[in-house]
Formats: sequence, C-alpha cells, structure tokens
Amino acid sequence: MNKRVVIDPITRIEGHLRIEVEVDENNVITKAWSSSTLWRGIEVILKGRTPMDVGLIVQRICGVCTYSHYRCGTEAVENALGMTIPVNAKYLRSLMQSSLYMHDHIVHFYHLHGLDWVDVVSALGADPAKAAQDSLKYTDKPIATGEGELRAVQERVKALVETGKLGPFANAYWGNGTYRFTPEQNLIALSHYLKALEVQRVAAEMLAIFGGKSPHPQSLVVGGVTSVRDMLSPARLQEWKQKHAIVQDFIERAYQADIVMAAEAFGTEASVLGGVNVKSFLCTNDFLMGDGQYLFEQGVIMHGDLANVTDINPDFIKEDVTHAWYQADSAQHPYDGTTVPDYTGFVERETVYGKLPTLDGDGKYSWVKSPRYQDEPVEVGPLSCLLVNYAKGNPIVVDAVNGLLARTGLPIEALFTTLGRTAARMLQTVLVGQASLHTFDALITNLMSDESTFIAPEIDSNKEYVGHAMNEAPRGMLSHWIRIKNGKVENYQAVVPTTWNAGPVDANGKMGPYEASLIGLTLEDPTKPLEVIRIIHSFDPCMACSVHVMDYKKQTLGQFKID
Ligand code: NFE
Ligand code: MG
Repeated sequence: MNKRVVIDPITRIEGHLRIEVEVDENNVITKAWSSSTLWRGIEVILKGRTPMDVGLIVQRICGVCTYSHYRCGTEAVENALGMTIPVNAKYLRSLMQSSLYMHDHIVHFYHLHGLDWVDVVSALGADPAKAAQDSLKYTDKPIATGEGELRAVQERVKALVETGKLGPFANAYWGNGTYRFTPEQNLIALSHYLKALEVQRVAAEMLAIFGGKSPHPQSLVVGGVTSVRDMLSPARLQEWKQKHAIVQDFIERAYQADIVMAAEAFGTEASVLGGVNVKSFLCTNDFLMGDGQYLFEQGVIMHGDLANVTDINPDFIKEDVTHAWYQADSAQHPYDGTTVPDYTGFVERETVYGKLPTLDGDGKYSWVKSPRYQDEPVEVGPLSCLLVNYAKGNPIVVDAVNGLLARTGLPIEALFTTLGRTAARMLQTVLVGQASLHTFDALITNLMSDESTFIAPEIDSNKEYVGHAMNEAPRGMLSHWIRIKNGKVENYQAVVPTTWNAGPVDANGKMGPYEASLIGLTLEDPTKPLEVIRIIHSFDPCMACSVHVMDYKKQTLGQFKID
C-alpha cells in the first residue's frame, strides 16, 4: 500500500513550497508533486504602468534576488526601446550582480541548505583539537577553525541549546542516518555557518555601495545607472574592494573547503548521489568582465548531450499551465503570455491520519507555471551554467571543474547529482568573485576617459515596442518580456528560475526538475524525509519569485503532515 508524505511548508527558503511524494512499501518514491501555495500577481499589476517604473516594481517580486528582477526589468525596457547604455553602467551593473551572487550563494549554502548536511547536535560532541587538525585536510589555509575558535563555537551553541530557544536550529532531523559528517566535520561546518552570518553582511554592503541599499537597490534607471557621485569616488571604490577581499577570502577558504569535505563524507549517501533527472540545461550570457567579454556564455544542453550545445533561441521558450492554477488554451510564448488565475483547490484523500486536503495531481495543483524549451523541461541554475560552459570549453570553467574533480577524486558523472548541483554553486561563486575584479579594473580604466553612466530614454507614445532581457539570477536563467503601447506597459511576463525548476507536470505529462529529481529515491524514514528536503534545497527554491499579492482566504498555511 503506497503512503503519501506531505511536506508543507518546506522551510529555510523564500516563500511557500509544498512537496508531496508517494512511497511504496519499500519507501521508494514513485510519484512526486511540487506546488507553490501562494498566489501573486505582479505581472498583472504592471499593466498600464509607465515602463520607467518597471524595474522598481518587478524587484518586489522577491526579497532575495531583488536586484536580478530590477536589472532584468530595466533591461527589458531598454531592449524594447532599442537603447545601448554607457559602458560604465554595464560594468556597474555587472559589479552589483557579482556582489549579489557572493551574498546569495553564501547564504544559501550555509543558512538555507547547510543544516541538511550538518548535524548540529553531533557537532556539540566533537573534539575541537581534532577538528582543528582535520580542517587542514580540506584547505591549506583554514578559516575560523582554530581549536580555541571551535571550542568557543561549541560553547556558544550549547548556551543556546540550554535556553531551550533553538532559533534556526529547532525542528530539524538531528540524528538522521543520512547525515554523514563526523562530529569534528560537523563542528568545522558549524563554525563556518556562524562566520558566514558576518560575511554575508559584508557582501550585502558591497551591493549597497553601487545600489544605494540592499536588498532593493535603487540606482538603476532605464538608460543606465544614476546617483554615481558617491559610488564612484575613490574612497567608495576602495571600500568595495576591501569588502570584496573579505568575502572572497571566506568563499575560497571556507565554502570551497566545506564542499571538498562534503564530497568526501557523503560519497555513499543516495540523496546526494541522485537528484538530477531532467538532464537538459539552459543558461545565458552574464558577468561582463571587459569589452564584450562574459564570464559565462549562453547555451542549451538537451537530454544530457554535452557534445551538442546549441545557442538559445528565445522563440523556443513557452509556459504551460495545464496543471497550474491559471487559464490558457495552450502553452504560451511570454510575449503573449497571460496570467489569469483559476484556483481549483485541494482534494480530500484518505491518509493514515484520515482524510486530508492533498494536491490534485490529476488536475491543477500549483501557482507555478511550467516553462518549457522546445516543449521540454529544463533545469536552470549554477549547475546548468557550469555544465553548458564546461561543454562549450570555456577555459575558466573547464579549469575550475577539472580542478575540483581532481581534488575530490570524483568522476565527471558526479556533476549530475545533488552534490554536483551544490558544488557547482560554490564554484560559480569562486569564479564570479574572481571575475568581478576584472570588471572592477575595466570600470576604473574606462572612467579615465569616459564618465558617462546614463543616457536619457525616449518613448514615442504613438509607437509600439517589444523587447526582452535574459540574465542569470542566482537560481538560474531569468527572462523578462515586455510589450509597450501608448507609452504604457501593454503586457509583461517574467519567466523565473524557480519556475523553470519547480513547475508542475506539463500537457505532455513531463515532470519539471524538482519533481523528477525525487523519483526513485529511497527514504530512510518517511516520517523524517530529510533526503527530500536536501535534494529540493539544493535547487535553492524561491517561491516568491516563481509565482509573482497573497490570497489569505484560500490558503492552508503552516500545515505539516507526514503519514
Ligand atoms: Ni526570489 Fe530569483 C533568483 C529570480 S528565483 S530568488 O535567483 O529571478 O527563481
Ligand atoms: Mg511569470
């Protein structure tokens, strides 16, 4: 008799994600459903607004990758108006982008995903002297892992436990058999978890130097970047560089080392060795380093065929709503996409707890649409970015990937796993941090002969415009699509990374990356589905982004049932 496991909400992410799986008598997952239980309507809110406000409104799609939407929306308008912005503005946008990545990926690995890997209770029983010694196995220059520091970490966390107010350490599956770190390794990672709280603040300050504030920076406008008098002063530029050094140091000495440690410790854990079952990948050009030179290049891999990377064709992107709570007759290209809500609710189903509302897998069951490329589901994100660039022979990426494989002793196939997805995000952070120094130098050089950062946009209200922009947001490829008529937004669609990954089954019965990643996984204990959480967290879910005004009346929030 198959049993249904419901995880709702999945926490330590932005927004509300519900995952339901069905397991057979051997606790093997046979079916999976991914659902966002929040409805949002920013694409609808944009209609009739001036295109000049698009960036500021779309950045409210999310509280995490605010800058990604701000920039993408602003660039979609610029594309529609046929504008080319000043080079300095391009470099400044690239530097803000790098700063966002350095912040976002650190926060994800340590504070959103880390406790899927690190057993905090086990860390409290570690020997700090041994842990200090062990940390040298994973890097020549460990950080925050001296014996005294590690002892202080234990005391700090023990004091927290004794208060009974566990804060971020409450409600986890401590002691779960799929945790694989030794007590000492857990302590090393826990120390980095705490250190990362300080470092992420510095990374956010980096973004604020060029953005005015973070989250929700304010300096981008259609036509470039403004408010530059302060941000381009030598003192502020130097400040960015100093903060960059602190954050990059942590990325290379802690984040990188912890992934090498995880590769060693979790080498036989099934949830870490699986988790990549949609083997098509997509990414776009991003991280401008110098004249027309991007750190990462665009491309598409279909069905695991790394020998044939094709160029992205924007016409091949469509969104399907067969199983999403919207109305549409067929899959739609985003230029003509609609957002018409059609909520059908949950279905009462017998569970071991009796009848419960569950997702209607046969009908509509999520507020996330299902983006498709040539009718196929595709994974986006750091893993996709690295795979596409590795397959294209991008030398920076080839060196970085081969270097990590050599250090961990893992085969290339290890990339197609949860570990690979998590390691790819780390490598991407290292490379972005390094590349941003090239961008910084290019900006300084260009400023010597050219100070412009903005050109004024012009809109002819008698003309119709259409345009789009594609960027790499931290969770993967983001595209915004706009039609402008009578000087106002006529139609707007955002096709968002988490939408690509978390979308429900499409009209052809094909699952998206989240759902597919869970099929075939054996759960050690269905009442403690840590493996499901570990795999899903490795995508870095952001449901706020993926469904773009809350409807409190129809929601069942905060329910957590396992049967
Ligand atoms: Ni809300 Fe986002 C990123 C975008 S989500 S975090 O990265 O765009 O998919
Ligand atoms: Mg959308």
